[in-house]
Amino acid sequence: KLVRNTLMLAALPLAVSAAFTGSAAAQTPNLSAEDKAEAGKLYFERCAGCHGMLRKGATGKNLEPANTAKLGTSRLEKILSYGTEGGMPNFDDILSKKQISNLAAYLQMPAEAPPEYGLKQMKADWKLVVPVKDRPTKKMNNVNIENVFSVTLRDSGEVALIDGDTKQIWGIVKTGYAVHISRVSASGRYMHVIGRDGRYDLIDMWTEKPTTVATMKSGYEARSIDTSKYKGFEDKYAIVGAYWPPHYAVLDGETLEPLKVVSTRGQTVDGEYHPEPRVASIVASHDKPEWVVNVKETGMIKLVDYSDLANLKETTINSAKFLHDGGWDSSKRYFLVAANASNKIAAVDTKTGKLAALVDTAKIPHPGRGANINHPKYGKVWATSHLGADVITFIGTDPEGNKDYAWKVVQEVKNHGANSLFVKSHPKSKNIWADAPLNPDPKLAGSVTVYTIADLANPDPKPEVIDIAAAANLGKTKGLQRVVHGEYNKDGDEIWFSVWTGNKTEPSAIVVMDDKTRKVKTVIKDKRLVTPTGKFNVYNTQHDIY
Ligand code: DHE
Repeated sequence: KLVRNTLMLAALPLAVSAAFTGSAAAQTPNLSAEDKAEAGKLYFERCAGCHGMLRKGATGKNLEPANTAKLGTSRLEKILSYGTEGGMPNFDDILSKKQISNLAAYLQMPAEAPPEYGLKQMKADWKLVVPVKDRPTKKMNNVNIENVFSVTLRDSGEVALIDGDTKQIWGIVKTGYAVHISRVSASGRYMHVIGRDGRYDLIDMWTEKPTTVATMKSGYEARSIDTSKYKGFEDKYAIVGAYWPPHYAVLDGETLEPLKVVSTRGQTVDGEYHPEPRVASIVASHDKPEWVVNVKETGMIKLVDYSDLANLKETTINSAKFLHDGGWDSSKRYFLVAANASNKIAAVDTKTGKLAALVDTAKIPHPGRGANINHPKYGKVWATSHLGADVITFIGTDPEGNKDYAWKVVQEVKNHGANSLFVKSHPKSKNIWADAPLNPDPKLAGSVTVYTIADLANPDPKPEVIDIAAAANLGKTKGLQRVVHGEYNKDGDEIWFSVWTGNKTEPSAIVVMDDKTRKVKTVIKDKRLVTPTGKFNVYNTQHDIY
């Protein structure tokens, strides 16, 4: 069944060249066709995101045989089992010893390139489930959709739409595997979700229950999407970035009909050709008909003008390699993106179409969309936490009002651990929160740090560290209870955290914290909440509030 699923999953050529030639062949571990296919599937699901389909490395290290053979099977098994301090997570809680050992063998074999996937295939795979003319012309439910949360149910291939007012599950929608992000159309009616396997679903929230109205496949692996948000183009287009093949596609915003595909292959900022420059974060400008498309391996930031698709204009801005995730500053003029394996944040000025700055930071910044706060000493700043360091970094973002601090790291404060992924605040909140879900220490992975923004004026501000996993009271589980991704409700007085057990057979939960008192307000537990990770509040996502 696993072999069949693998082949169906993405039609990747993971099966089956039993052996390969060359001098290293004698020392290379061998795997049966079935084990190799299973290890390939695991690599795709758990490793390719950081290390690349071709294993050339990005957020994670290069894993081509020249490097992995030097490490050898037993060292690879240890790294896969227990993780490293550099941000590699442990897998001993979710993979068996045999799976880890097969993966260690697989990594010493040459990487195989998956097939290409172009516009013709994309159009053939596109499905318009409910044509626009058959959709309701007004909202047919009583749900306050501005306060709905789209929650990724990672390992069941679904999203849960949770009513933020009642905390009840409004609907569970089948999607691609491990939806990475949800984004909301300019009108606030449609939820767009992208699966890691490239499947893209459009969910209508005007129907009685959330309904998938269109679905398409953007490639074999993808992470990012957004919609057209500029005046006059609301809900007109959508964009999806793929990891494999490395390209982005522009789609019709209401039907997902594929309209155009643009490759991102090319030269890196160093001038070297790269065969796999993956599309990382994408964001839509509110002030121009433009998307900011961040290309990971080349370090190029593309401003894509969607006003004339037949004569598409791209402005290509050199920044630094391994662009990953990022968010707007509070004015929504500057987009700040982590060049994570370069330990830098790039700030692009979307008004002038130029790089505003490259800011050196502590190791492997990982902001999610970051957090904008009004700092008591430094004014408007944007924050990131880090995979590779136990700090939260604040960067000045106001070159007009606070020139001396703009694009400088103005402060670093302690996070309770490294291996953090997300930091979050809200314009109405007095707090800033950070997680550390990939920390191998269960106590740290299950906790969050929270600072009172006013305290940041002190030379040595003291945070509160809250054990969210304990509050969820899930009992003992084999999988680590990783507390991940804070997301505010529309009013900015609650922050929701996922307690992600990382294992679909074990219980998970969502803990809703009262932002003011920092006490637990509700714990959402439900058998249907399988491995919840990212959460996207409709209003905050629609308006890019963070
Ligand atoms: Fe993510 C955002 C890529 C692992 C949860 N993740 C992003 C973005 C990218 C990305 C490019 C930015 C999208 C945008 O804004 O347009 N993530 C990757 C990877 O390549 C990586 C490192 C490995 C992988 O195989 O996918 C990876 N990410 C993870 C996880 O393991 C997480 C914790 C759980 C999961 O569901 O897979 C995870 N990533 C998220 C979330 C966001 C995200 C929740 C959105 C943050 C936001 O607030 O916008």
